[in-house]
Amino acid sequence: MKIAVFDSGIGGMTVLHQAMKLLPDEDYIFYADTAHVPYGEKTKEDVKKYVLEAADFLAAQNLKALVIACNTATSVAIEDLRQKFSFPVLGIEPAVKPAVQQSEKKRKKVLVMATRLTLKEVKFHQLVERIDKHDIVDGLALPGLVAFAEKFIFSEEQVLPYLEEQLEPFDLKEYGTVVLGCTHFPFFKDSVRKLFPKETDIIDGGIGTARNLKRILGERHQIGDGTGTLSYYKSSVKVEDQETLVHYQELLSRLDELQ
Ligand code: DGN
Repeated sequence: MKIAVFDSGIGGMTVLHQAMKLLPDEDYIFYADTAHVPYGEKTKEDVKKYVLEAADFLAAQNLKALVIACNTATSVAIEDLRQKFSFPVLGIEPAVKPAVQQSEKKRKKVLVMATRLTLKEVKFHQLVERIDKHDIVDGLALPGLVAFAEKFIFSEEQVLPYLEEQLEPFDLKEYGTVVLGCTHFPFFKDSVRKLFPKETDIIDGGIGTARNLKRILGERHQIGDGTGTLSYYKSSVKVEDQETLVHYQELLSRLDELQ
């Protein structure tokens, strides 16, 4: 049985990478809904429809778990998916709780970088309301980073000017923690790191999701029954051209370097 990791685009590879490190002896399917990326600028109804379509396709592949490696899709569709399927469906959320705990100790603030839709959704507001007792959490939508990642653009010469412009209104030394609340953003961790003071922690929810996956599969005695295969789909079409496969391999290597 397989583990499917889903995102609107290549961002979900940041979660896949963590899962493969914790659970190497599994068979993975990575599904990027590239026909509809970016989700962050679309309506909640459209995103829900795209996610359910993709999940139906994946559910027919003999799954033992589905990982929604997209904060935006998690915030609008996770409950529907859990109701619909009998295998475990895991999501990812901006790591607000550890960020607030860390920053409160340092008497600093938290900056959550995510998509516009994630920041607008009830789920995010409820999370912040529950955890942010001293009003220290700010949000920033960065659609440009999703666009860069989808074009495989990671160079600092291109990324830094965009980030500098978006961060202009913020006093960066006030922030003790930056949350990368979109799975595309860990690809840019080095650029983000350059702009903030070195004491600022930069965190994301990928490792938490991977640990949850390991715990849930462990409880179901379903760990390590695969052979370490990985296949890629772009909106239900299997990726077979060598050039794209090489690009994907390079992305996983980039994540190894960014550790
Ligand atoms: N990677 C997705 C997320 O974590 O929210 C969204 C990217 C997008 O489609 N805008």
